Amino acid sequence: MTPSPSAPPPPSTLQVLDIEGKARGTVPEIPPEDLIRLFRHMLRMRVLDQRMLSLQRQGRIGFYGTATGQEAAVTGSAYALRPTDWVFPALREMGVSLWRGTTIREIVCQLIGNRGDVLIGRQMPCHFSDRKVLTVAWSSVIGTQLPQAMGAAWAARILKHDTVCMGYLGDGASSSSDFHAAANFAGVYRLPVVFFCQNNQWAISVPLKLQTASESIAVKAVAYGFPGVRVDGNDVLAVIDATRAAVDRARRGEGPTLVEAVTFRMGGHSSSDDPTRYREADEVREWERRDPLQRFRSYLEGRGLLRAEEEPGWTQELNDEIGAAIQEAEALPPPGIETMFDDVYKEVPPHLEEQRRYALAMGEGQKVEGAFPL
Ligand SMILES: Cc1ncc(C[n+]2csc(CCOP(=O)(O)OP(=O)(O)O)c2C)c(N)n1
Ligand SMILES: [Mg+2]
Repeated sequence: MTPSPSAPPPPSTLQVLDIEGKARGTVPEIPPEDLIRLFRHMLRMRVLDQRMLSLQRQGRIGFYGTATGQEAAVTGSAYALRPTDWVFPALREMGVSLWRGTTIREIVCQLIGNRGDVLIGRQMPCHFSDRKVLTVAWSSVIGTQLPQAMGAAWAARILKHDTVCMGYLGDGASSSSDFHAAANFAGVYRLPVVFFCQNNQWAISVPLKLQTASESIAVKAVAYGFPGVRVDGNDVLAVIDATRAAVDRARRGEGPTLVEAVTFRMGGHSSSDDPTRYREADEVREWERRDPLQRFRSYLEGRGLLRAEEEPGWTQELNDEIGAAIQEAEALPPPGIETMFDDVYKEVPPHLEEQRRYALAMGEGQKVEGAFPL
């Protein structure tokens, strides 16, 4: 058989749980109630993805990108942070905000772009960020968040804050010039930043083997003089272990780390993508065996912390919560027209003041039809 473009993680990859959910490495110290919280959060992400994708298919939201298959990487990395740390997300970290206190209702409102949207309709659907959980707005331009994370870490250093900045990236973004600029600067100044790469094997239709000739993404850190760690990204305990070490190191003032979480994007790149056009069903089946939820579920059941009969009730609760959020969000009007002029200047200049008066006099604009192109 020819090897698939995303062969299973090699042995050098840090792993705590094997794919059956048996602990093979040292289990990091995590209180049992947190283990359950982590599992329930991963389940929350999975169910939310299913519901939102179906909402998109019904034409009720314009665009959605799932993180299905990546729940352990997202949740484990979020767990390693303090609420006072800053997050600079890439494409698939909505679950990080959700972990830190964003509500499902806020997420649905952002997808619709209505009056309950924390981003007041200014972002593309699913390009989520939330000021109250210290998650900075992300741009679609791959990699741009990394110099920002590095710059914020530099600011933290100057201000003597013990804040760590987490800059997320995908495997595709590891080829961007911004990644290299950020890594170089962070290495030279030993900044309190963690670069967390969700290597999900694909950058839209580009497989990892066409992304880089390096043996891994983690190894790229060597060139910049700081550690790179490769971890099984579908093993939430290993992700926590690796990310915690990186965050602690940054907080101690010892500089950056690049964490490469080896995972897989189970769905399409986004709701506009059909991955069957460019990847084999065998590859997807192989990664289904490595499902991060199944692995963690088996582990928790093995430790007697989770009973199989509990989960359907949790899923039902989640579905109810999501259903209620959709109902509330769909009843809300679009953002007020006057919000277009908010937060742009501290004091609104006369020409914008005039435009605001004009826009308000015109009233709410016509409904614009159109599908999102990507
Ligand atoms: C600078 C730049 N180049 C190209 C694109 C088009 N684009 C959008 S997402 C994407 C792939 C990103 O892949 P990766 O970084 O692996 O993240 P993933 O989608 O797999 O999470 C590309 C090429 C872009 N948005 N920005
Ligand atoms: Mg990718």
